[in-house]
Amino acid sequence: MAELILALDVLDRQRALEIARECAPYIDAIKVGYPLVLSCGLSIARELSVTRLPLIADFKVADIPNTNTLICNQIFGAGFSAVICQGFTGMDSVKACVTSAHAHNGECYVVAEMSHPGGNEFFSGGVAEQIAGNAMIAGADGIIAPATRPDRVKILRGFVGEKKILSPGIGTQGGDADAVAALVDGIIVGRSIYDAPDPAVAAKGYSHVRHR
Ligand code: NUP
Repeated sequence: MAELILALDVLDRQRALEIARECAPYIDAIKVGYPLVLSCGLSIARELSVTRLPLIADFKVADIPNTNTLICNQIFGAGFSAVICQGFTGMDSVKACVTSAHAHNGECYVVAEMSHPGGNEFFSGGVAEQIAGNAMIAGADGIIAPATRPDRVKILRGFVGEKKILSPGIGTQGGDADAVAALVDGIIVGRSIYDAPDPAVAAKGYSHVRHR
């Protein structure tokens, strides 16, 4: 059983709220990234809270510890319940995000390997494994691993044990929801839902992964 997480990468506030409301019955969380926040502002988090769903801030935070703390405090202050950070910045930077998250009763996920074709150019040769291992030492709640490479997800599972793996790359990027849902704790789906003729129908179409 995996959670279904909607990646809400639309730019229009009304459309974002409409899609969120319509899809809410079929999803477990909403992931918001730079596209929507840069377009509508951080206040979109409070507006999305009408769905009563957890909100994940996908800002792939990747700075020095002090700046990471400042960024994460803003994110959680705005009403998000989880943050995604990069792990290549090192243990101290990841720990800063984890500390901020946990101080706000939130969660922190660390990108271990990215889902796009270029995603294993640098996250290769054991780097992703090291990032995943460090994320666990830093106290992170889980990692982000690529639905486009289920074989890599299986390997990275060995480094995170019972902690969560959230996996983007389903649908438009080529990943298969059913194959990946069995391996992870949450699948992240964006365009295949929000660009569908009826996003709610598309979300419902993926929601069977929630009951496996
Ligand atoms: O490795 C990653 N791949 C990825 O696609 C890490 C991510 N955070 N994402 C995000 O997941 C990406 O920014 C987008 O918000 C979502 C996938 O969207 P889609 O390909 O389903 O439209």
